[in-house]
Amino acid sequence: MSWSELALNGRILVVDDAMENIQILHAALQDEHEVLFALDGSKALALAASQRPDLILLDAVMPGVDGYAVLQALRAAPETGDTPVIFVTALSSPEDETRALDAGAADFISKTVNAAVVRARVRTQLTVKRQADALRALTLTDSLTGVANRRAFSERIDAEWRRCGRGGLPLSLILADIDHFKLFNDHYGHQAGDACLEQVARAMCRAANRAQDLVARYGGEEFAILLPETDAAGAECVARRVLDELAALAIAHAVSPTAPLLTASMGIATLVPDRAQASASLIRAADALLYQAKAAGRNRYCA
Ligand code: GH3
Ligand code: MG
Ligand code: MG
Ligand code: MG
Repeated sequence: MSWSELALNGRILVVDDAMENIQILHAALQDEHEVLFALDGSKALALAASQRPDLILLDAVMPGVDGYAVLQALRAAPETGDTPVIFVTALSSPEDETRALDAGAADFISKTVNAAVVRARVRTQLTVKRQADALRALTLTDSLTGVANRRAFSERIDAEWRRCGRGGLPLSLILADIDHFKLFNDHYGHQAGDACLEQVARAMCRAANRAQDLVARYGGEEFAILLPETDAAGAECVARRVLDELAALAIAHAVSPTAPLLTASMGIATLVPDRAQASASLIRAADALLYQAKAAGRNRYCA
């Protein structure tokens, strides 16, 4: 994807206590964007959380929760923490402008607004945000298989550890390691090995297919499957599906001491996260069980 292919239409939230100002901004933006509006700070925060706008145009001076307080609350919430905010305000001293930028505003537009300037500045901020999002997606994706990489996995397991811990919910982890993959590479070549990893990643995604499940490439030929809100029985069910999906791929592995087809071994751990421990305890438990599965003859899971 090139930068120029990034679509520039967005969902814009306009926040101002004067309806007249909202109408002016709406008129300036409606041809290019979907425009939502809020007449006060509290409604703005509720809409920002539920509608996830791509960008917010925010009036600084409002009765009740003013623009600076809205910006602070937006920054503190995970859903809106990196949503760009452009201050639109009649305050126009260098101090006001600096205060807005220091508070985390992406840009500052003085009233009375000019429609073309608003459109141009909005377009610029949408472009910057989309470039940042695209780069972040790249840093979280394994380039060979297209699944999450280890960095993405680490972020998610920590987040789910906290979330499931708060809710008293079980969190399961499957660590899977392809059996005798060194022999596979030696026999079929590294390119065939790479193609095999791509197929295995897709098979894992078919096996763990709920929206909250995460399949990640954990290391060279190791995959992690994170299963939030899933108990031990549910995780075993996913592991069984992984074995079935791999069997269905029927990738020949003529030199494997385990089977004439490509297989994998898995360790499955389930914990209700506990504040006293870190997410690493779940990984350690799954890893120990993976080792057991290898020692017990491979092509199986241990739980
Ligand atoms: P075991 O059944 O005990 O897991 O044996 P193994 O051979 O799979 O284990 P080992 O850890 O000794 O070897 C892993 C192999 O995976 C070695 C390496 O060449 C291969 N591998 C790791 N990453 C990649 C990759 O990106 N592409 C390819 N083609 N091979 C990889
Ligand atoms: Mg105002
Ligand atoms: Mg390995
Ligand atoms: Mg291996």
